[in-house]
Amino acid sequence: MKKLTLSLFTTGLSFLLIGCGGGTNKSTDKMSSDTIAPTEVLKAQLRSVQGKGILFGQHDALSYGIGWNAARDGIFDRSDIKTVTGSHPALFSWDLGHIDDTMNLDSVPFDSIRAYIIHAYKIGGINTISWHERNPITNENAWSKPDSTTNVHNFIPRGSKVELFNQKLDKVAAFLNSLQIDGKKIPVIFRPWHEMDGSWFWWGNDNCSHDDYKALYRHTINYLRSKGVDNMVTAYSPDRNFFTEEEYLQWYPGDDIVDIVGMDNYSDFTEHKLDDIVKKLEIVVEYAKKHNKIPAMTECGSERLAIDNWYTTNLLKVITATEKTRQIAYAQVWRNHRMEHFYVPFKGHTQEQDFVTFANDSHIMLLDKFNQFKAEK
Ligand code: BMA
Repeated sequence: MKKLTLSLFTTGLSFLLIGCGGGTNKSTDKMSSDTIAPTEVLKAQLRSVQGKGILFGQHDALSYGIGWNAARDGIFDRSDIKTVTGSHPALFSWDLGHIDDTMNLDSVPFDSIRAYIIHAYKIGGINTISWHERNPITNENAWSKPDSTTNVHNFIPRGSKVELFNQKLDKVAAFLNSLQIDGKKIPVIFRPWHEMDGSWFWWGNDNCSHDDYKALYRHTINYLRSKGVDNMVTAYSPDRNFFTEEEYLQWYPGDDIVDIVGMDNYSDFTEHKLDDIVKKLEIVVEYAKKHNKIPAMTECGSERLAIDNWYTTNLLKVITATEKTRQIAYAQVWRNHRMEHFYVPFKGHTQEQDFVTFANDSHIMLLDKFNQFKAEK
């Protein structure tokens, strides 16, 4: 695949890039996909919205919602967001946790995930993938506590157990390489080892040294690339545990390997610390600007929408708070799994109208608006 140099993205040619990656413009699709690496197209799309609109996304949006499950019920192309607003989200999030099995950790078949990713891409959306993987030594889930014989240091960078980890990476590589339409790879955001500043995952703060974390991240990306994965844009996303740029960067694996700098944040919303969220987003955005990265709110939400009219009074407020926060390319919430665990209002929910107001806000882009934006470029 031929690659253009970065300077092209700042010239008039950038309009070429924006229209592709989703079937909105056939002639530019052909030209750009033949000449430009898919990852560069994806990055250019993300950059193109910065300051103009914030893409909105949800995890597992096409897989299930409240009262339905696509694989179980034979449904395709539904999302609770579309049912409520008339449009799918612009960003679709997925997870490759338990890659050794036929279904992921949330019981979504990997074959279905592949089909949803391809569909999301065809209709103009952007896909992002996280990886809640089991500890490769113990095979216990992502939330298991390792000891000194099972922590990351035992397999990275050249620990004796590295083969166990590489076997999982081989499966991820096969999956990412299989994301194709007519033999052409689909670009995706890959966001492994997130929320490392907390200690709830085996790769988290108390369970893994900063150096081991960086080595883990670098090995993951480099190994996948060595297996032919050339369609991933990478993301770094700590949780909320930072107040300065220096703290934010404690696990940062390097500018050479990260494309998107983000933050996951649920707890500051729960604790009504909206000013803190704004400050933290600004730290992320400032870093992105200085280092030519793409800033994003990689995860957030209010579980069960416990906060009244959360979308307009909380999310919209913080992401549009300042010129800097408005620079984030996207914000995504977690899944609509069940009545005790959902993040987007479903039909009949008391915050349905609030979500419609949020979706219609001039700063927010669901899929329809994103496609219109690309078409007008
Ligand atoms: C968490 C919860 C879990 C889920 C995990 C990975 O936030 O939604 O139920 O297994 O994410 O998707």
